[in-house]
This record gives sequence, C-alpha cells and structure tokens, in this order.
Amino acid sequence: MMANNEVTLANVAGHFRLEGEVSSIKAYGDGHINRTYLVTTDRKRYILQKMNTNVFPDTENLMRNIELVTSYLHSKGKETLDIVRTDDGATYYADATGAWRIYAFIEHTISYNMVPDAEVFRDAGAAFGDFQNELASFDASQLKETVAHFHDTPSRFLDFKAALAQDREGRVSGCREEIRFFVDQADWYPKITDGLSNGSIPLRVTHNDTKLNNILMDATTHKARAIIDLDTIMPGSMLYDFGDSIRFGASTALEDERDLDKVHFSTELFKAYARGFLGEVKPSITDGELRLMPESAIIMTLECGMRFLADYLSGDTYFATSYPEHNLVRCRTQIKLVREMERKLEDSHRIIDEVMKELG
Ligand code: ADP
Ligand code: GN1
Ligand code: MG
Repeated sequence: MMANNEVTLANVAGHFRLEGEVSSIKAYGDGHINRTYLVTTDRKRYILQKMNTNVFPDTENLMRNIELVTSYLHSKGKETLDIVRTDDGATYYADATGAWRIYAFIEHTISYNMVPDAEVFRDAGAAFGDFQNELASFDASQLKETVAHFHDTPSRFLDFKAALAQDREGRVSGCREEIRFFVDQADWYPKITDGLSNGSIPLRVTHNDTKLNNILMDATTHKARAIIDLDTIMPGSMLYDFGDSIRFGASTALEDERDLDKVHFSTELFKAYARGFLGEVKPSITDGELRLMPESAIIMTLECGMRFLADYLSGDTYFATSYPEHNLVRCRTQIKLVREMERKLEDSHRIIDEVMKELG
C-alpha cells in the first residue's frame, strides 16, 4: 500500500511514459535545490523531480537546455541523463503543485558526499575535464541562461549585503564574526569576473555545479559514469567548474560538518583532482586560467559560503535545510576551508606547476 503523498506523486508519475506499474515512490538523494524521488515500477527505476521554480522560473527553457545538451552528449556516445517524456510528448509536466520531470535512473552507480579516496577524486576531475572538452564543440548560442549572474561573485556579494541589511529573521546579531569574514574578503570577489570582462579568461560553456554528488560513479569499478544535475549549464568560466569541485571535494569533511576540527583543505586531494582535470583540458586551457586555478577554489568557496550565510539571514528560502542552523553550519565549513586554502596558496600553485610538468 502506498502512503497518501505517494499516491499524489504516483498521480504525477502517471502522466509520464513509464514502463511497468509504480510500486513505490520515496524521497531520494542529497541535492539542495530540487525535490528528488526514486520511483520504482515492477520493471524499472526512475528519478522524479519537482523542479525548483523559485530558482529556475523558466521551466520551458531549462528543459530545452537539458534536452539539447543531453541529445548532444548521447550523439557523442556519452552516458548522460535520459529524459522520460510525458504522455503528450513533453519534457516536463506542470500542474497546480509545480513543474515535474522524470529521468531514467542511472543504475549501478553511486554518488559521494565525501571523497572516499584520492583516486576517485582524480577520476571525477578527469570526467569533469572531459565534460568541459565535449561542451567546447557545443553551440553555446542555443542555450538560454537559466539563472542570471549565477557565479558572478561581486553580484552575490551585493545579494549578501542586501540580506544583511534586511535582517529578516533577526539573525544578524548571532553571526557577526561570519559576516565580518565575508566583508573582509571582498578583494577576491571580482578576480574571475574581471578576467572574463577584460578577455584574459575565455568564456566557455560550463556545468557550473560540479560538486561530487553531481557525478555518478560505477558501483563496482568506482569509475565516473555520468555527470548529472545539468540545470546550470550555461556560458561561464572553466575556473567556476574547477573551483567548485575543489570547494566540495578537497575537504576532509562533509559540507555540513559541525565539528570544524575535522574540516581541512587537503592539498593531496587538490593535486589528485588537478591531475585528472588538467590531464583532459591541458590542450585548451589558457595561461590566464592556469594562473588562477588555486584562487578559483578560494573564490568559489567564498561565494558558496556567503550564499549559505545570506540564505540563513533570509530565513532559509533557497537551499534545502534539515534544521534551523543548517545554512550557518555549512557557511562555517566554507570559512574554515578558505582560511586553509589561503594559507596553502603557494603550495597549491606549486602543485599546479608540478602537475603540468608531469603531463609534459
Ligand atoms: P539537486 O539540483 O537538488 O541537487 P540533482 O539533480 O543533483 O538535484 O539530484 C539529486 C541527487 O539524486 C543526485 O545527487 C543523485 O544522487 C541523484 N540522481 C539524480 N538524477 C539521477 C539519475 N538519473 N540516476 C541516479 N541518481 C540520480
Ligand atoms: C546547490 O543543486 P545542488 O545541491 O547540486 C547549488 C550550488 C551550490 C551547492 C552547495 C542551482 O547544488 O550552486 O554550490 O548547492 N545549486 C544551485 O552545496 O543553486
Ligand atoms: Mg545536485
């Protein structure tokens, strides 16, 4: 017997061309944005998602982007998301409760919230590098921008200051130290966006949300199988993709670890990822990009940290949270990581040089 909410979800799923009879629908995964469910039928498994229309209001163009990118990747023989169509042949279904989509479940894979060993992270780097190379020949003019100024860090800082000024929940007085940290770090924010504007960093097509749980690894071999969460594919900088992967994966703890003594920036993991990523993008990476790789990790970590804090100050309306201080806890891990990344900045530059030499 299915519970009431499962019946409602089953009604939604009933509008899609599924194989078999639905037997269960359960909440699934650790994404912060969409509501994700695992749908099981007597023949197959699927991922049902209630899309976050606050974050992505233009569902039509969002799904059009994903359709274009996935058919392009399919044509190149890559494993990627498979959109399951509705009875009407559409890529999503909208009703009074929201906008819904279904993907085939990519079987026999795992996604990690923490790097299990350096080799897996190196492989993730190679997969995101390869993804970058594949997208290089994709016609970017077909894509619509799904979220304006997504990795425009100076603009994120303005949003952060607006949340601070509003203090909607009266939380500002409880996190003065964290707020001060992001105000003091402001010199970092325009480093990538300035490079894009003055032409020293090329604009490419990028994934823009390259955290480790957005890549599926084979459950047996642990090799990367598919890059998922394609909602934010847009023109951007390769440094966004590199930096965000490091932010999440080169930490020795979970993004929401409360015990900051466990949270460290690992240069060993940084090196592993850089080896995989640069191994793929070396032929196309520019000197301007290469020079800023260690800095990109700092900038992406600062950006994410201030987004968590801004959301905490605004009453947790953006990221999914499980308890009231969840976003503040996440923000603190980002601060800890930035402090260590700054301290180890020279080491990180040395590592990039070593890896480039190794690659010949
Ligand atoms: P969000 O935007 O909320 O992060 P995702 O699209 O990343 O949503 O999905 C959340 C999680 O669900 C992923 O981290 C992954 O574990 C799982 N997932 C999503 N799509 C698939 C799929 N097609 N096959 C298997 N697992 C998936
Ligand atoms: C969100 O969607 P998800 O959970 O993979 C967010 C990213 C953040 C990340 C922090 C569309 O990623 O930008 O870096 O949380 N995605 C969106 O964990 O805002
Ligand atoms: Mg995700």
